[in-house]
Amino acid sequence: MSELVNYTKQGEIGVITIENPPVNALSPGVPEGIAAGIEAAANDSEVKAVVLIGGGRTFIAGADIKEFGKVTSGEKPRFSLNSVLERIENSSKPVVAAIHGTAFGGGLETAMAAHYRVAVLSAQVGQPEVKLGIIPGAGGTQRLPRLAGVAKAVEMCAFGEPIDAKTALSAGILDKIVDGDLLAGAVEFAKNVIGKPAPKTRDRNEKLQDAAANTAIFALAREQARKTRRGQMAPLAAIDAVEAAAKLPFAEGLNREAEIFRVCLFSTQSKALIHAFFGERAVAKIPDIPKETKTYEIQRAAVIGAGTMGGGIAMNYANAGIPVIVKETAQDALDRGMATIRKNYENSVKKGRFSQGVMDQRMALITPQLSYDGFEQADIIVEAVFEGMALKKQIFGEVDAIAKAGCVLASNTSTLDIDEIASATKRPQMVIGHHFFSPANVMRLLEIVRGKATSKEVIQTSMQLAKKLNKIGVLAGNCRGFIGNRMIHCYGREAQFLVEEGAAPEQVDGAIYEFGLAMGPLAMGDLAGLDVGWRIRKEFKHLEKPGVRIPHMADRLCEIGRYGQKTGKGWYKYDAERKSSPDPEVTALIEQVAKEYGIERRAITHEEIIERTIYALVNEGARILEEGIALRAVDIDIVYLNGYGFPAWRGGPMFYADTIGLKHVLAKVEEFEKRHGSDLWAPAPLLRKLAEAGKTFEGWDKERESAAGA
Ligand code: 3H9
Repeated sequence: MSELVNYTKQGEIGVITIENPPVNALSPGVPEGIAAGIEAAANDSEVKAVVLIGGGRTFIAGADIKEFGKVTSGEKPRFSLNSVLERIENSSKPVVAAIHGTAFGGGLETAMAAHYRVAVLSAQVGQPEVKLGIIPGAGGTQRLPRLAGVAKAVEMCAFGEPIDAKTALSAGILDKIVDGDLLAGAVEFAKNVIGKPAPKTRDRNEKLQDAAANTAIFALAREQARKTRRGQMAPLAAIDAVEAAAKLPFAEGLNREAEIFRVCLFSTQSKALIHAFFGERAVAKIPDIPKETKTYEIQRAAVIGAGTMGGGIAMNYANAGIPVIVKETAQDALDRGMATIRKNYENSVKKGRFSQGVMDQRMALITPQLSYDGFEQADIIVEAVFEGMALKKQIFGEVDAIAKAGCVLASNTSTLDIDEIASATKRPQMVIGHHFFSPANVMRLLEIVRGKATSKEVIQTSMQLAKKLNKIGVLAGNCRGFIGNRMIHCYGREAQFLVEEGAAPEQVDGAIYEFGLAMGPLAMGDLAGLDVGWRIRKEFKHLEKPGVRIPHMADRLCEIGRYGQKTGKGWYKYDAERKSSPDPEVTALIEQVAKEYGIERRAITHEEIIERTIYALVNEGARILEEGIALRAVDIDIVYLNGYGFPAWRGGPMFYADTIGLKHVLAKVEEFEKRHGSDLWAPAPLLRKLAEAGKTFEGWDKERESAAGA
């Protein structure tokens, strides 16, 4: 056997147990170990049936994702999982897969090659490969439709969402749900199938037969994939592979799957999505803060401000079961805030996300009030008022006087200096930035901003709290706009310049949307409210450098009351359904602004829009990285994927730059510097250094990681 798989016996039942923590991935050694277990059972005349089970917290969570990078960089795979699965399926002694935790990807594929599958009620099964830009590569697209039917298989393989044990049972993927101890239940099940013919999934063709129905299923799935997985190749590829199951004999279907799998595996999209998968986990690791750092327990929260952000933040706490006070200064603002929260919850109930009962529980956890009553008991106080330093300092001064010792004092500022805010208190070590992204109850990013005095305990508490609130916490250093907004400032600036230079707003937004972002920068401004940035710009007016070009349009729109969607007009005009259309008033204003400032108008290409906006992000990202504001390039990517709608299949702005090649990016930045000046476009020294050395941002992360580990 291998060290990662062991084989024991319980009377007539051979038990193969996978022991590859933490998630029993099919790393080298595991498939071989399973094959050896099957072999041992075959050769043991006492053994009449086999149970395959995972040790620790889960069954097999899939192939070892780390291995994919080795394969794409030319290493020969050490084994063929398909051949191991064939051995399981060909076993003359029935094999029962016993599932707990998550049987994902290659895990579910292994289970489907067994003759029977039993699971505990809490188990989940799924083919999430598309989320990594690949498709199932060990028969998932061929065996799943044979067990669950074409519609279910398409849904699971193309969209990647897991299903629970009950659903899997009714779909035909599972044969039984086991109450109590899984191994005991599986052994009992195995005893009952001794001597019975072992059904091979590959031979079960009855659910594939209805060609007309299948055609309709594939057409609908393709339409959905194009709509909901815009720009991604893997979902469509997965549908092609399931279609092969419906049309070809098993062995040919398996070959077709292998071909498609390979194309996907070698794609840039897959590399980007795998980068995002590991990145999401890497951001939780902070080099100078050990895992065992003490944390404060957060059992009660209080939020100051019931506006869009305050309300959304309060919902996060309520959703996590943490009672939260929401404070406002005026009754009507408080009522409006609570009405919005209620409406958001009602929408979720209407959409079937949770029940009315759950909504009532969550609403009951939120206490609206006008006073600071109860703040003395809070474990965390989150300030979420508008972006004004004077007001924030006043609030932190007030809170400092009431909060108990050990209470985390967080500001939801999106740009302001955390150290200055902290200076309004006598406990700057407890002050930290918790920058949520709008809508705060939906967006997964929480930018956690470290002030110079913020204690390690407060940082660690914040990182763990992010998880509890179902957010991805990314640590940022303190500077104007931190990681996300400091970069977005450059991107938004270029978007406005492009408009002033001749591109229509819908042309700029259209190019960015086509690139894959959820929406373009101008539409995003309208959604967030143009007045927010206007207020911030006023706050920072004194920092403007004379002679450096600044964009004018957003301010001019605000000056005539066009704040965006909330006023029914901004860069666009909006109808009652919030559908946007270009507005001649805006076109006229753009032309007037260009004239006033002597900006020459010209035809702008799609390519220029992408390069000016995205490379502006990259160049600023490189500075942020060099200054240590972001710990790693991948942290910047994770911020952009989860806070700004950057397409995951492009990996984030820094990874995208790597895929384009930093030499090319640098050459463009230098060209823009010549055209638009060094104040705006001087290449970041790190970008130059890496480009000239033929390196990448991803490589830079790795070098630093291994230097830190050495
Ligand atoms: C596949 O199967 C292709 C097949 O068709 C076969 C082709 C031939 N590999 O998420 P966590 C690590 S594709 C390597 O924090 P949780 C993870 O990086 C695969 N490593 O835990 C982390 O490491 P660290 C299809 C993996 O409890 C640690 O394990 N399967 C893998 O919140 C703990 O992970 C998937 O896509 C892996 N497969 O969630 C499943 N999985 O501690 C991907 C995890 O150093 N995995 N790690 O940061 C998941 O969705 C979640 O990890 C899971 C557990 C739900 C399993």
